[in-house]
Amino acid sequence: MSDLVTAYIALGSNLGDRAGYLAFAREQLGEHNGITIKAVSEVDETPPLGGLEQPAYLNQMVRVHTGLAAPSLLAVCHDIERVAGRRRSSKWCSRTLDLDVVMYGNVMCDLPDLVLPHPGLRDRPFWASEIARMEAYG
Ligand code: A4P
Ligand code: MG
Repeated sequence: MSDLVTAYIALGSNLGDRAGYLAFAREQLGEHNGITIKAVSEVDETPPLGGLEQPAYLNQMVRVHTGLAAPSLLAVCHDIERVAGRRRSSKWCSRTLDLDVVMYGNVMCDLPDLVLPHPGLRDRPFWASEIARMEAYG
């Protein structure tokens, strides 16, 4: 099992049944054959970043073990967003469900479709504190 990688996936929702969408994401990740959820942070309500006028977000961090390659893990995240009715109208617009791969092991990359660690880690204090609180519980 040494080929399993620890990854962190950030969940976000600011439209509709926000808590329900986060629960849906956790359920879908947990049911995937190649993904095991190891820990989840508390849910935080956070003011919208990005300067657009939009509703507050619910954010939550999930730690997983996965045998999937990073692009495949991101593809699973996009599939879950799609099923949750996510519409990509413009960058940083309101969304029913957003799943970002924040970290994938120690991998660092800057590809057109995949940047690791996620650049948002630099300016989203709630992501760092969700990870820290989760780690404190092991
Ligand atoms: N992409 C590249 N690297 C990654 C990665 N590590 N994880 C690409 C996920 N996606 C990654 O994403 C745009 C493109 O980023 C994808 O094609 C993917 O291949 P998207 O989900 O289609 O669009 P987006 O979510 O609008 O853009 P982005 O850049 O992911 O925005 P963020 O960082 O998700 O920001 N305020 C609060 N309080 N809480 C939030 O969660 N989120 C956003 C969106 C804005 N304001 C927020 C929050
Ligand atoms: Mg995103």
